[in-house]
Amino acid sequence: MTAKGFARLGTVCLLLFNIVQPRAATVDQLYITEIMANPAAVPDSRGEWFELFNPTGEPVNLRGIDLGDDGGDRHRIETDLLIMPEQFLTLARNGDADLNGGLIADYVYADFTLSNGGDEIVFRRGPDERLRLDYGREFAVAGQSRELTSLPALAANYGLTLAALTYGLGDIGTPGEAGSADFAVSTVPLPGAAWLFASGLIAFVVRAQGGRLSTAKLVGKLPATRRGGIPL
Ligand SMILES: [Ca+2]
Ligand SMILES: [Ca+2]
Ligand SMILES: [Ca+2]
Repeated sequence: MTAKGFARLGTVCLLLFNIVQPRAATVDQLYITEIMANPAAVPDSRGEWFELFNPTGEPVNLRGIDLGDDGGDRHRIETDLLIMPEQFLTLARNGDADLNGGLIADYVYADFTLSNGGDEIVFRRGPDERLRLDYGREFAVAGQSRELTSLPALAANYGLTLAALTYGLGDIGTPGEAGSADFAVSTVPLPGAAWLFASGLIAFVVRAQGGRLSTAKLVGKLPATRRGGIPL
C-alpha cells in the first residue's frame, strides 16, 4: 500500500475510533433500583438501605458524590466507590449483618436517613444534582422494600417487592440482587470489540508506516466533532 493509501486507511480508522470510542458512564445514568426505608426486623437506625444498578457498559465511580435530600441530610462519599457494569451496589446505614437485618452492604453511609413519611434520595456533585428520587408518605411499608419495576425511575414506578423475596431476618427485599424486575437494559452503546478493533487497526497502520504517520497528523485531517462523533 502506498503512503497515501495508508493515510486514507488511517483516516477511516480514526473516524471509526471517534464513533465507537468508550464514553465514560456517569452517575446520572445509574438507577436507584430498590429502597428499604422502613425495615421491620431491626430499627430504622440499623436497617435502612437502598440499592443502585449500573445499566451501562462502563464502571461508575461515586467518589466525591454528596448523598443527601432536600433537608439537612448530607454525606460525602470520600473514597473510590465503583459500581461495575450491570451490577448492583447496596448502600446501607449499618454495615454489620448481625445488626442490620442480615444484608451485605457494599457501602455504609452516615448523616443520611430515609424517612418513612416521604423523603428524597439525591446525589449531587458540588452544586449539581446528578440523580434523584422523591417519594411520598405511602411509599414506605414496614418490612417491605420497594423496587423499580419500570422506567422512568419515578416513585410511581416503584412497586412493593414480592413477599416471597426475603433476606436475612425476614424483611422483604433483594439487597444487592435482582428482584422481580428486569433491568438488563444497556443505555450506553459501547461495542467494546469494535473499539478494540479500531484501536488495533490504528496501531497497525502507524506501525506499518514505520512510525512516520503520526496520529496527531491524522487527527488534523478530520472534521471537528462533538462527543459521540457527530460533526459540528
Ligand atoms: Ca432523608
Ligand atoms: Ca426510615
Ligand atoms: Ca434488589
